[in-house]
Formats: sequence, structure tokens, C-alpha cells
Amino acid sequence: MTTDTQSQEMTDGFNLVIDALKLNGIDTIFGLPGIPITDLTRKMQAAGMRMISFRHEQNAGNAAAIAGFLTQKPGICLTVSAPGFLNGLNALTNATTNCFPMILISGSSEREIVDLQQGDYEEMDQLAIAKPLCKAAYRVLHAEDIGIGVARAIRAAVSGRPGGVYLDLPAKLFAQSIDAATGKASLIKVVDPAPRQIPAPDAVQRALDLLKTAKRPLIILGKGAAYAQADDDIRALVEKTGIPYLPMSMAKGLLPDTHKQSAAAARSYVLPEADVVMLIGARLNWLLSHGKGKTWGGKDHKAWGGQKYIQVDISPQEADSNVRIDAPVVGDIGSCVAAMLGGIKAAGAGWPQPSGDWLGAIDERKTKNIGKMAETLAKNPSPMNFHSALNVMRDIIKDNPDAILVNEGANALDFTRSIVDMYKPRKRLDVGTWGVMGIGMGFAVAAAVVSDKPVIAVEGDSAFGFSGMEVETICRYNLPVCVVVMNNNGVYKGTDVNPTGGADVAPTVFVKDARYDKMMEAFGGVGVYAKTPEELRKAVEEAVRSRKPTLVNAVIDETAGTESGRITSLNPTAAKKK
Ligand code: FYN
Ligand code: ADP
Ligand code: MG
Repeated sequence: MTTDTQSQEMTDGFNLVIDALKLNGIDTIFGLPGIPITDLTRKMQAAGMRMISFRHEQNAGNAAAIAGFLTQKPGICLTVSAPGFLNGLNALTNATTNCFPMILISGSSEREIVDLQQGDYEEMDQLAIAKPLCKAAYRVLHAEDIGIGVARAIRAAVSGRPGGVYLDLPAKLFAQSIDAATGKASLIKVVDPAPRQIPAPDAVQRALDLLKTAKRPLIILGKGAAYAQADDDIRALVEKTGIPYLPMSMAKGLLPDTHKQSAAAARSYVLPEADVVMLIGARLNWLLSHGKGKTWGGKDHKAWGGQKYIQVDISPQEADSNVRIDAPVVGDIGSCVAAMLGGIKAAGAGWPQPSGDWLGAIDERKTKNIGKMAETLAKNPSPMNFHSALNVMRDIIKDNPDAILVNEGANALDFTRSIVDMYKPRKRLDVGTWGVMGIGMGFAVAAAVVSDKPVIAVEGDSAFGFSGMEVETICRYNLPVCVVVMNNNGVYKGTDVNPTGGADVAPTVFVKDARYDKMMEAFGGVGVYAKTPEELRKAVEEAVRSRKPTLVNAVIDETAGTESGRITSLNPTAAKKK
């Protein structure tokens, strides 16, 4: 593409950035216009790219990150310099932590001024600040290097363990003009950006030999397994071995949560009791109690320890991060699972199935927990509590398995995770490894943009507050997003009081009976105030049918919920006063 103000044989930085991205199949940008990238956003749209503008760069960054998770192509977040860059950094760091491939592209100040600290407009050494927080970071100073810069950023984002990459483009770069033929020749279409990483046959054999010895095997599926898009082979591996599996929250739906081999409803039993645990795209981090110690939920459970582990992961350094890994299988999950499946199929009928005692014990706990859950879900209190509201969402997701569920909050997150079953892969997008609040609307916008499927965002009222202004973005692009705010008047609940009796409300309390639905109406969307499960069901079903931007304010009992949901135990308890 050549510039519109010069002869046909010239091009410039603006157009080279666009051509480099388009050459690599990138057609959607999530960002926020401003100095020095406003014209770039206009040119991107004029060049036929989708330029999705947000109200805050953190939400644009979260959108780019989850677009990467869903598409296996790096999501692109475009921001202005300094404050806009910093706003995007939270999402870039969260993407790196969660292994989501994204590229944060920010305009920046000129090197000569920044390095002499001469006080430029929004002066900041952005590259230096980004480097420790992301997988890779690059700066481009010359137009003829834009092709290389974009190529390196794409390859860094998706190869090996996916993650966040920062690409720093100083303002002057955009106006640099070079010969069009030279510019074209400088662009790189990245060949095989995420090369398969085939596991060593002896590593596969070692893993299969260990798995064969297990009396009480357990498979844990993580979001890496969901990202890999090796769905059929993963399901075949689970079903051919008959091994019970535990899906981490964003791996739910790789097999339907109602699958008979799911051990999700017996979590605290299977984790300490298994004798061989195979991790597939899951890390033994805090979400799995680091493979030792008590499990979460604040209840006394048998401490973990003594298990043997198989770890299937693309990162060779992940093994032994928390406990000894007896059989690391290093490679991309698609190649690793295919290789293991080959070995299992070769064994034919000789592959040992788990013991009946093990499966029976799991079923017993599942039945007990599911029965307990059913009792709770059958109640219909007024006002609604999390369970009665989520019982409705459970039915709606079951009736609409292609809908994408975005979920964040504390109780709103934890109760949704165990109440709302998922039926297809990559349909549950949540706070992930870091437990970050604020991912909601960015994830919802991106999920709708990249999939065109209906998106249902079940939000704690506190969580919604972090990105709520993006309801305007949702309306502006007329996206099929239905936000359900679980409004219990506060963080965790709405009942805390100021012990001094002073005029200020307690730090965790919000405006009583806030009308979040009016926010959506303010921008032309549909707002519904739902006080009963029937009203909630009607509103969400209509939103899915109509595909209109909708916000349902679900009135939840303000006494419902616990501090921090199921991770209350993470809160430090104040020392008892003498
Ligand atoms: C699960 N369970 C069920 C079901 N699914 N019972 C009945 N039916 C179904 N379908 C049971 C399960 O066996 C557990 O009971 C319990 O419900 C909880 O299951 P969960 O949620 O899978 O397990 P648990 O113990 O909460 O997992 C620990 C955790 C989880 C840390 C992985 O709490 C988590 O992912 N938390 C994320 C917290 C977070 O990031 N919050 C955001 C910021 S918080 P038992 O087996 O009897 O224990 C801001 O304050
Ligand atoms: P969860 O929280 O769901 O358990 P984690 O984010 O903890 O998932 O772990 C994901 C793991 O998956 C990371 O260790 C990452 O290296 C790995 N991973 C991501 N993508 C792939 C892939 N395509 N092939 C193999 N491993 C992958
Ligand atoms: Mg709340």
C-alpha cells in the first residue's frame, strides 16, 4: 500500500505496520486512539481491518489476550504512549501469566529525548518497563525494520509457551517514508510461527509405563489443553484409558462437564487420593495447592503428597516447579497427546482400566456432592441467592452450548464454576491463573468479535465495576453480549458496616440496589431489572435470541456469599487482640 499524499512509488511507517499485520493474517485490532496512533487507527480501518475502540486500554488489552487464546493468533492491542501503554501493561502481564498470545503495540517518545530525559510529551522508557513483565519486547526505529519487528513479535507471542509481547513504535517512525518496493521487500510473512514440538519417544514411553502402573490415576486438564485445539485426541485419550479427569476452569467443556469420567464433583477426594496424576496443559500452582498440602475450600482434607506425576507441557522448565515430575513429556499438547494415544492404541485391549474401587469411590463422592448441590439449587429464596440465579444460567448454557460464558467475581466466579456445566471447549473464559478482576467486558467484546457467537458474561457487581464503561463499546458495535450482574450490593456481600458509625459506608459496600441495567439503556442497549429466577431466565433467553446488547441486573440477597468466595483462606487473619 502506498501513501495517499506522495507518488505511487513511496510508502511510510503507517502503511508498513498495516501491511505487515495483514500479511500475517491479522485483521482485528483492539485499542484506543490518541497521540501518536490516532491516524494509524483510521488507516487500519480504511485498509479493511476491524479497529475495535475501547474506553480504557486495559479492556482492549484483555480483549487482545483472549482473542489470542481463542484463535491461536496473537491478539493485537494498540495504545498511545506512557499512560495508555501502562493501562495496557496489566493485560499484557496477565496474558503472559496465562500463556495467552498477544502483542501490545504502543506509540512512544523518541529515543534521543527519552535517553537524555529531556521531558517529552508522555516521556517514558516503555521498552525497559515492559521487558520484565512480558515474554519478549522489541522496539523499531526505522521503517525498513517494521517487517522484522512485527514478524519477531508474532513468532515470540505464539511459539513455544504462548505469551505477551511488547512492540514499541516511536512516533517519528510512522511518518518515515521509504521506497515502496523496498518497503514491500522488507515485510515478512512468518513461516510456521508456532512449530509443532514433537515429544521424545522415550519420554512418551516413560509416561505410558508409569500410567500403566497406576491403581488410582487422575488426569488434570488445564487451559493449555484447551488452547491447543487438540480436542478429539484429548477426549480419546481420556475415554480410551477410562481415567477420571479434573478440568481446570478454562478447560471445562473439553469433555462435557456431565461426562461420566468427570471427577469435578469429587475434587477434594481425587486430588489427595490419586496415586498417579497426569497434568495436561496445567501447572501445579496455587490453583492446585502446588501439588501438596491442604486443598482449598477451607475444609479439612487429607493433605496431598506422595503422588507420582506425569506432566505434558510445552515448557521444559515447568516440570519440578513445585514437586518432582516423574515423567515429563515436553512438546505441544497436540503432538504429545497424539503420541500417547498411539501407544495406548498399540496396547489395544491390553491397556489396564482404573480399578472399580477407585471409580466407585469417586462416583460415591460425586453423587453426594451433586445431591447436595441439587438440594440447594431446588430452593427458590427471595431475594434470589447465587444458587437460584445460577440455576437459571446453568439451564441457559445447557440449551445454548455454543454460547461463550465469561465469568469473574468472587462468589459469582466460584459458584458459577461448579454450578454452570460447560459442554464445548473454549466456551468458558474467566479470571484464570491470576484471579484478576476486570477481565469481563474486554473478554466479552473479543469473544463476540472473533466468534460471532452469543456471549453471556456472569459478573460479580464488584468485578463488573472494573470494566463496566465498556457497555458503551458493546452497544457501539452492537455485539451479541448479555451481561448478568449478580448484584449483592458489594464486594463479597453488601452487609459490612462502618464500625465507627461514621457517615462513610464500609469499604466493601456499594450503593444499595444500584441499577446497572440503566447503564446499558443509556447507550441504547436493553436493560432488565430481574428480581426473580423467572425474570432472569426470560431476560437472558430473549438476549440470546435477539442478540441485542443486554444487561440484566440480577438482584441477589446482600447477605449471600462469603469473603473471597472459596479462597477465603487466602485472607490473612488479624492477630487476636490481647
Ligand atoms: C464441583 N463441585 C461440585 C460440582 N463441581 N459439586 C456438585 N456438582 C458439581 N457440578 C464441588 C467440588 O467437588 C468441590 O467440593 C466444590 O464443589 C468446589 O469445587 P471447585 O470450585 O472446583 O473446587 P475448589 O476447591 O474451589 O478449587 C480450588 C480453586 C478454586 C482455588 C481451584 O477455588 C478456584 O479456581 N478459585 C479461583 C479464585 C479466584 O481466582 N478468584 C478471583 C479473585 S477472588 P469438594 O470436593 O467437597 O471440596 C477475589 O476476592
Ligand atoms: P490451568 O490454570 O488451566 O491449569 P495453566 O495456565 O496453569 O492452566 O497451565 C497452562 C500450561 O499449558 C502452561 O504450563 C503452558 O506452558 C502450557 N501450554 C500452553 N499451550 C500449550 C501447548 N500448545 N502445548 C503444550 N503446553 C501448552
Ligand atoms: Mg458482589
